Amino acid sequence: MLQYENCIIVPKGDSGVRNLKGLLRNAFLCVCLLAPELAGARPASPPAAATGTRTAAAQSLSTKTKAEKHFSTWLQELKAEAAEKGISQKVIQEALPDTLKPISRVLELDHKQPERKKTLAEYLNYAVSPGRVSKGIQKIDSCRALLQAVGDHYRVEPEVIVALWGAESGYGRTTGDFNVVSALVTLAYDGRRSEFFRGEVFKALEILEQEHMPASSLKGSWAGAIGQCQFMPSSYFRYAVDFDRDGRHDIWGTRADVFASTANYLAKNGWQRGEPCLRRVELPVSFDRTRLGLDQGCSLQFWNDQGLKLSDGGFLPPETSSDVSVIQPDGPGTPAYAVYHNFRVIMSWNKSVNFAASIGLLSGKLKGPAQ
Ligand SMILES: [Ca+2]
Repeated sequence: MLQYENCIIVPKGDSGVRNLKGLLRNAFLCVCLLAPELAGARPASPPAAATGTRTAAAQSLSTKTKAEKHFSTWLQELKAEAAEKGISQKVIQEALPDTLKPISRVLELDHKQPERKKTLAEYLNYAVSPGRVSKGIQKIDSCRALLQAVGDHYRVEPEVIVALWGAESGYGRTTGDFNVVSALVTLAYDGRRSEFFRGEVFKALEILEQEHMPASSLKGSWAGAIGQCQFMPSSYFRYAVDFDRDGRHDIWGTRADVFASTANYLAKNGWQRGEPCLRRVELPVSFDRTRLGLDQGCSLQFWNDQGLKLSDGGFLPPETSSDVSVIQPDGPGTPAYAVYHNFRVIMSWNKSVNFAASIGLLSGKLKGPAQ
């Protein structure tokens, strides 16, 4: 459930560089990021200031050696803890070999400064593109019976399941090519959210243990999200479902399990079938803009009294949800939306407002023009 817009936001400013361990860790990660320069690749011609460069190179290699030793020690401790948690030696040796090193690409993606936050309009251009809508309608047609069965069981609309499927993996097409354990080890060793990712490493090892799958088959996003619904390993244990009852919770290749796991996630987080995620609204000229925001939940009656109207001029229709907020993500003069309880459920999946809005709008388009 974590990719790009919905990737894990890693806070900065950890204490990782305040002690020797942190220095060694950072040195080793720098070595990984700058591997070609520090790996001893011989330059085409000797530099002019050879003596000074040799001294610098010797220092770099010395730092590298110490840092590698530090990672190696850290990895041994991780393996010991995995064993204490009941992971078999077979899985530990296979998933955490002594040759394992942090993945430079994962570090690069994690350390990359976020781009300017996309406006909702920009986000919707690709998240609810005509291609994604038409593909989603095709998928609903081809999986109708299964989606109906899953939707009825978990009381979640099939269009919402398919919208999440489309957003997370392009309807199962893109699930990530990173070795998940190695990616999570990389992020656990890096000092920014070590505890979180360390916990996810152990959960990933449990998946290997439980599903009897080789470590090389556990592929996912650079942040360790797995399967067609892009669950983190801990979410896999909380929400993955074996809907076809073949003994595997297969969110990688079995659509019944992918759809049911997605629906189960929503159901367990309070999804209300029949309730909208959001509705496009028109704000009256006199609207008090201090009322905007997700933190201002009010009754539908309140918003109707404020003069909010649907695009067709009608009042907001009655719903079960009594906690409705009004947002206008791109500012004055841009589309405004009344957002309901189910919008917040989508935000429990991914805390991005743009993501939640895109799922609400995409699922609406998948229902067809009458919705
Ligand atoms: Ca299954």
